[in-house]
Amino acid sequence: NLADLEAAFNEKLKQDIRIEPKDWMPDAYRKTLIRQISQHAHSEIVGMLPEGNWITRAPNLRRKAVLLAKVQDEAGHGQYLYSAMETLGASREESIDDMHTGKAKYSSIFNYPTLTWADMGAVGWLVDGAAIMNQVPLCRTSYGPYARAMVRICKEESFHQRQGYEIMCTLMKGSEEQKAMAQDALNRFWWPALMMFGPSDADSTHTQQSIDWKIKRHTNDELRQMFVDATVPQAELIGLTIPDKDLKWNEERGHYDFGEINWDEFWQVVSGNGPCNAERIATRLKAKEDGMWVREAAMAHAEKKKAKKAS
Ligand code: FAQ
Repeated sequence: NLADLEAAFNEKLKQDIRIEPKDWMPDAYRKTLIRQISQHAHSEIVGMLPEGNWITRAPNLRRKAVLLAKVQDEAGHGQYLYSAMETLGASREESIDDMHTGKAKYSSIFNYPTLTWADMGAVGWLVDGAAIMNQVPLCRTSYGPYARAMVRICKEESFHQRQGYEIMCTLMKGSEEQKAMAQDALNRFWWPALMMFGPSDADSTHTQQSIDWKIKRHTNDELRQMFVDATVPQAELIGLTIPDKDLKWNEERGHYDFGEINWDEFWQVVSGNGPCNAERIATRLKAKEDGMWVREAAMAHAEKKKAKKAS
């Protein structure tokens, strides 16, 4: 009966045994996972666009090959995550449509433009850096397929973070113009990167329940603090200045104190009014329409093969 199923589910959580697709799980747990995993998948796919913007303009062949590989990795991450979501009984097609209509979210960070080559450095360093901070604990998330997908994704994200930081290091060893370009990219991406971790704990609707279910292993503010602590020394090492006048090492806490995030901007971007929201969705919709004939042809081919096998 239901009480026994619930008790078995809770016992598995308690013992850190993964919940698997065929296991009984509360509806709300399933719904939360579908929400988070699908939004995560949409972020990977939309996240290809800001960097895709620079593939044709990378400064040399090596940079181009690396950037191309990185963007392709993000496509792969999206695919693993959609597959993990499908194991919960959700439809990939519907979920993607929900993103297109604005019903399902994707990470706020991808609604900012990438204006210069240095932005490829800032995105890899900060956006992938923030992604790793959030995703490494997700390797221990309670839902098996999500946790396993995260292992490979995190390995690739650490390469992405290093390639971004390496771009920043190279620029900071360059001309005054290159240094200024790197600083400008940091100025524009720092605060949006901090926003990736989500609302403050006080305003996070899902955190407590997700921690109880061991979906999330840390709160948004805990991860944001870990990111600031790890990133500030990296900026200092190469001569970059974090654009926050309130940033200061707090000896007593053993952490950096940092300024207040512009939450108004965060909610504006999350609700669809960021600088590039409309452009991102329009690009995804066009990709869906342009690729329709390929999917139709593949389906027709599969049907034909099936019919041949049956006859
Ligand atoms: N943007 O109660 P909470 C990547 C929404 S990394 C937009 O705190 P939760 C790699 C949230 O969905 C980026 N919306 O929610 C890459 C909820 O709305 P809902 C993707 C946000 O779920 C790098 C509401 O606010 N990573 O793609 C944001 O407990 C470079 C209340 O928030 C993941 O998705 C935001 N920043 O915590 C790719 C990681 N923050 O759903 C290409 C997995 C919050 O009720 C290039 N996800 N919201 O309508 C998570 O860890 C969590 O879902 C959080 C949010 C931490 C994002």
